[in-house]
Amino acid sequence: MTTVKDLPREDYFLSGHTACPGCGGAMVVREVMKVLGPNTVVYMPASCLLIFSDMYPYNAFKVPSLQILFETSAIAAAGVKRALKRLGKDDTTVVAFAGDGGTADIGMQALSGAAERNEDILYVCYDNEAYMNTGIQRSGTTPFGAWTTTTPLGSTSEGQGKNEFKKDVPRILMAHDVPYVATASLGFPADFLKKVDKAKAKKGFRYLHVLAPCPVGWRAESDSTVDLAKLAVETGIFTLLEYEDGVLTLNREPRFTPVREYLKLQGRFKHLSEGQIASIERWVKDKWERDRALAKALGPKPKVPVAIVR
Ligand SMILES: Cc1ncc(C[n+]2csc(CCOP(=O)(O)OP(=O)(O)O)c2C)c(N)n1
Ligand SMILES: [Mg+2]
Repeated sequence: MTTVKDLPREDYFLSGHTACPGCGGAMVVREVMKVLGPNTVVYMPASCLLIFSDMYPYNAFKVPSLQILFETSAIAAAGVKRALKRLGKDDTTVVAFAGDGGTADIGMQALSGAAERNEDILYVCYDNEAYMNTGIQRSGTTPFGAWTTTTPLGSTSEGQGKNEFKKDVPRILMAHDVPYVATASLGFPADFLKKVDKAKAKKGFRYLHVLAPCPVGWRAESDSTVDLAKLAVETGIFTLLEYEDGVLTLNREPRFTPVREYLKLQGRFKHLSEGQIASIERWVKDKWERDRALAKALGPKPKVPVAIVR
């Protein structure tokens, strides 16, 4: 297992990319690539990542990296994996890195199809909670209350910022009963690396959903990325979980730090009313009740004694 201490020095996602200072997405890709190593092929759809890693004639990946249409990353990666298999190169990891827009919204159909067919790929969603590359538009995973350029303040009769709660993409993937679904946070690197290790070792469809704070879109300081990723977990807003071969585990019991501590560091939430903050607190409480119940229902199964029939 890769621990923080024995992380390889080699990088396969190199410095010299053009991400903004403090970009969570770039950190996610760098860490994942360190574990996946050189025998990897990367697929990515339209996103910040595509722009900051792969603008001709420069390329920040030390492995083959390919670009594909926004909505098709999961099936494109699956096609390459099948082709590699045919060529006898089954040991090559094929990974798709996509943003939350490319995953939760526009890429969902391809993602669902690839998961249902249990295609042998790793799919990593770096979730910066909006369409950042095109100027901070809301996505399905943008949280309730957040300002974005398409959920502006005071422009609707319904309220301020986004009116809907975050879409639970890991739960959608769990419903496909794939071999591995996990969430991770840049604030908990040991847990994150363990999950990349597991995902790399498994066969079949594997999904990692990693929270990737975006200082520009979240209107936060560029040195707050890791603190935000930690606080998202400790407030209970982002759950660290793992669904492995049908068993769901909640990996960390949060401290339940008041959600205000997380919200106040981000300009995208600075307009929130007391009522909106109370709604977020209630949402966190309900989510934990539901996830605990789900983990109980999908916990390790007791061994059933096998009756010997003569
Ligand atoms: C079919 C299609 N629609 C829209 C776009 C424009 N577009 C390019 S990147 C992007 C935003 C991607 O958002 P996300 O997947 O969350 O990744 P991020 O930019 O946040 O890293 C959009 C809307 C496109 N390239 N193709
Ligand atoms: Mg995004």
